[in-house]
Amino acid sequence: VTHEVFGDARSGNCQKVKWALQMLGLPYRWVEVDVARGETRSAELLALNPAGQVPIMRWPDGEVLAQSNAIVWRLFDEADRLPRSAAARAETLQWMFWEQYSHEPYIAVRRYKIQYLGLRPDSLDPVLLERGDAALRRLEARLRESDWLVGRDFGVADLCLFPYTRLAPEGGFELGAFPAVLAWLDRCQRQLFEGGSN
Ligand SMILES: N[C@@H](CCC(=O)N[C@@H](CS)C(=O)NCC(=O)O)C(=O)O
Repeated sequence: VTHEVFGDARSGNCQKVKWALQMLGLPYRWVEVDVARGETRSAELLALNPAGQVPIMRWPDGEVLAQSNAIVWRLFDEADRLPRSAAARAETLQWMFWEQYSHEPYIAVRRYKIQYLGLRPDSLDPVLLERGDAALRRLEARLRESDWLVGRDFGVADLCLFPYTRLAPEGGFELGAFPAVLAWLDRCQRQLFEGGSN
């Protein structure tokens, strides 16, 4: 029995979970769920997550959890890899909640409309671009003063902000204006895909 992830490989929320498992060296089984074809609404998936969304994680003991950031948090908690101090843990949560309310709803949603729904960028609500750019400016400001979002090492906050920031160009966001974000994406990439020499 192993960790079981129900996820769509193209979804940044699902990629957070995959990369967390890989980073922690946990074996897992990936069950591909095609969001665009409505597969999150099957009876089996709705029984696991009534919200009808992926990612969903089933732990080896059978327990089930939804919400990417909650899943990632628990994985790092169990591996004893969360920041030590209450202040740094709260700062990490601050970035994770910000990601879900002020970053993902604009950057990921604009990408979804363009890439999955095939909508023309100029037909989209301009608020998506404005607020997505505002999120990128906030990241840029933070990453000009620090290599990582919280503390002195790659951490859970970086892991949760990485996927949709990296995918932002697919949503029509121009990252050239955000050099500190681009440099941070490179550093994250080295941590996640090359096992950590920064
Ligand atoms: N806040 C949730 C968002 C999950 C979410 O939006 N999942 C999308 C794929 S990225 C989904 O399953 N959508 C299917 C639907 O809503 O029907 C998380 O972070 O896990």
